[in-house]
Amino acid sequence: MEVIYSEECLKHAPKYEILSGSAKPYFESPQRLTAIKNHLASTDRYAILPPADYTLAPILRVHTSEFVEYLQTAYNKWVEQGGDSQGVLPECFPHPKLLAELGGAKAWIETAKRDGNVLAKAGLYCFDMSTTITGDTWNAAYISCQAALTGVHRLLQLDASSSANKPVGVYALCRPPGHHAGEDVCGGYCYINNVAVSAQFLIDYELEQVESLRIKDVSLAHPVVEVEKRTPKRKVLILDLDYHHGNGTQSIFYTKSNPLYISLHGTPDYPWFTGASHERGSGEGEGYNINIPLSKSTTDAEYLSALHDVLDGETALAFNADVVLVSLGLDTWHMDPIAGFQRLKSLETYWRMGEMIRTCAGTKHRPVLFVQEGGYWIGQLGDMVENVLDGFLGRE
Ligand code: OKP
Ligand code: ZN
Repeated sequence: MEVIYSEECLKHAPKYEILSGSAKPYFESPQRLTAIKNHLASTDRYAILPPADYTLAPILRVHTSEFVEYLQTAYNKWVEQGGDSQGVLPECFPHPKLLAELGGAKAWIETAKRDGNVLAKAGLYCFDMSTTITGDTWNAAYISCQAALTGVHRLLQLDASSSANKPVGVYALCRPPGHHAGEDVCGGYCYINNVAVSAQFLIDYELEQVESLRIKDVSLAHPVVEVEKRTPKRKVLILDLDYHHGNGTQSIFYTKSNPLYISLHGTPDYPWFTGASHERGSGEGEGYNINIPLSKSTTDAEYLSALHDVLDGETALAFNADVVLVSLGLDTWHMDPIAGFQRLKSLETYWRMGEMIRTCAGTKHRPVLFVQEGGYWIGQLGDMVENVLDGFLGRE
């Protein structure tokens, strides 16, 4: 299987985050990526490939340009204003209860956007204290997203040339992760929502249009190529298997009927205020957002049965996706240092997850892009990834 990976993604390396009230070493570390890459490279079954560049255009279909500009410039402004060189962290958020009135809040928000103070912008554009912006963050987040888009491109090419009923899959080894990032907010170690941008990319572009957008080497000039709104090209299922609820992905597509978003996650837990089963989408999007909150004492068997039920459920069957994007978080593991289902203890469960993803919702041939999200128990990340991919390929 092809694995999209770039060393540029290792350069984003904040020293600490605020966790349970104090500064802790940053759990979302570059070692996570190298551990998985080295594990896969130690077998001869994976081709490790660099990302190409599909420009800023697909990113701007999901994120606002003012937010992107903030990510690009925040660190330098922060240092100019006397901030700690470890990077930008907010100190104060616009809590809804403390906004005097809607009109007044709007004026403050406009001021925060326009004037130069990074601390005001940090509170506006970030929702937690785990998502430090360093001098290397923008570049790593951009290339992480380009790795996912390269995965989409390879997936479409492989799918076009493959024989039916052979599983077609690609793995984008992304870092930083993406599923907590909203259209104009970062958080949960996420800056650009790699899966959301990939989903919109699949909806917007035919394969030939993807080819013409592609720039062979990732450039730091980030040229913007305009995309007009197009008729949807594909139906996309996003399956979010990270332990945490993908509040960013949910919010980006909450009013849309494509993609269909399905998330299995531990509750009650971070990010605390989303992920209930009654959050089903709204307007056109009603019924296209499925949350499966699971207790923290969920076992291997219970997890697999919940996954099976939702993948073979009425909504997923009726939706009949053309392509699947998996937000592959591996922090479901019982030993995860910041998350984990306490009784999910069998590595074979990850193999079964992969198998279910291949066989879900009937036998229709569906290409699958696996996109790396969380997972912090570094010693076994490689085994978990390999099991999911082997299960998907039907390899014992
Ligand atoms: C990102 B991803 C919880 C600590 C919270 C941030 C966690 C972000 C998770 N005890 N710190 O979904 O893996
Ligand atoms: Zn997570």
